[in-house]
Amino acid sequence: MNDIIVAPSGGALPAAIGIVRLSGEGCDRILDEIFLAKCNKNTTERIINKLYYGKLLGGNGKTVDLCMAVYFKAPNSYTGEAMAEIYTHGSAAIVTAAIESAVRAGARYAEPGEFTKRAFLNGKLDLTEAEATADLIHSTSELAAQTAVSQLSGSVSGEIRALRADLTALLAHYYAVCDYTDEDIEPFEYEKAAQTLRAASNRLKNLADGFERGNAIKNGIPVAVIGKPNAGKSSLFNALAGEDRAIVTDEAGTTRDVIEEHITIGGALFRMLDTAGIRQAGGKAEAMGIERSRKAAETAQGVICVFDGSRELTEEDIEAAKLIPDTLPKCAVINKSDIGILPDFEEKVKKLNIANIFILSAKTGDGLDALTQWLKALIPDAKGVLVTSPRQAKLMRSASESCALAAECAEAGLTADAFLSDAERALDQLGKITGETASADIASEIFSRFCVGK
Ligand SMILES: Nc1nc2c(ncn2[C@@H]2O[C@H](COP(=O)(O)OP(=O)(O)OP(=O)(O)O)[C@@H](O)[C@H]2O)c(=O)[nH]1
Ligand SMILES: [Mg+2]
Repeated sequence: MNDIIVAPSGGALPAAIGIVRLSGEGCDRILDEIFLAKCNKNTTERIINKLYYGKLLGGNGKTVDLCMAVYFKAPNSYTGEAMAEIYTHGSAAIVTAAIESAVRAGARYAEPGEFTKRAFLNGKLDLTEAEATADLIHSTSELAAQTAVSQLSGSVSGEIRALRADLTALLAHYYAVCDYTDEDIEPFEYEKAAQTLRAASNRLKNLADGFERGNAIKNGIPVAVIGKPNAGKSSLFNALAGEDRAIVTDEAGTTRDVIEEHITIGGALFRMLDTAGIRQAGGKAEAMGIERSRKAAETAQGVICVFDGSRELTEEDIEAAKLIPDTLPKCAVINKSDIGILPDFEEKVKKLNIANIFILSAKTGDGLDALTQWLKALIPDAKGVLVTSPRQAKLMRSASESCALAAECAEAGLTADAFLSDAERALDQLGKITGETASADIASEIFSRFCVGK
């Protein structure tokens, strides 16, 4: 039997409400010791899953707070064990007193993620759902939250379970044919097996390929703002961020490093990267900054190239535009419209092979909306099952390869051993995704990333 754990489960204190959570068989006894319901319905009389108003008792039996408490009977709780939650006034002193009272009554402090770990061990959720729980807690955009909720509702585990079932049925059929030669069992057809394995391999590859989209939704879509010095990159970055995050001066070469700011546009998170202006650098630090600008442009999923439209287009502008990889979505911002754009500037920018051109003023914000619309178009498609965990994507990729190898063996009519070992390896890798065959170390590593109280 598990011991009883206790932890604060709410956010930073002070807050409106402080939450203390208990889990483990016998936690109702602890609740009775530290919480006195006003209606006196404690222990045997307690009605499960109902909130009670009452007194929180401190060490000396004195009332520490007037608060609410609820008791969940196993297995109908988050952890699958008996659980209790106390909702106090959100003072750090009260929450600490509640926890200390619980510890005096026999509970121990919970480790990070221990509640969710118990939920996993009790079969309340699998590893993909546990990882989705962590994603959901850390989500900073509506789209990221939606993706995590879909995973928490079993989108990924449903796929993996279905694929595991296909492979298990295939192997069971094979062994049945081998073991019961006298019985009237449908013959094992290698061609059919190869088809199943190919389909599984393709589906897994497809899921793993979606990781890049999923990761952008979870951690932000990286967009680099590049251009020659003084074009107004930092000014545009600040205008998009809605605050003065980057330093702006009329001195060329102000930004020396890549600055990252998370902004939400259209319900999705963007990782905007302000970069050092591109030019033949004078100093060492600036040269390094320019190298980082180059890298930012290469690794982003979209690039905004900023031009100062109030002055002649220069070689440095052309150099900056050349940094954008052909494969990336890109746009040109002709900046400083408030002081007038040179008549032939747009024509010249068109010749740089950038189709989307926005004329705007980073200073006044005029014309910024059209750029925001362009950024919205970069939001990845979140439809269908989306993988956001690098751990899961890696396992999916190797399971896909194992399935492909097994399919090849089956197609080539190689010995059964070769086909079986690859199919079984795939099955094991799929089990690691959901946690059926994951080692205790993997599970512990995942739960250690949680906060205390979850
Ligand atoms: N009039 C006007 N001035 C602008 C606009 N955008 C930027 N500026 C000015 O242009 C100068 C350079 O702006 P920054 O945003 O620092 O330019 P940058 O591209 O980040 O420059 P580096 O960091 O040196 O590469 C500053 O004096 C800004 O005030 C604009 O839309 N209109
Ligand atoms: Mg700058």
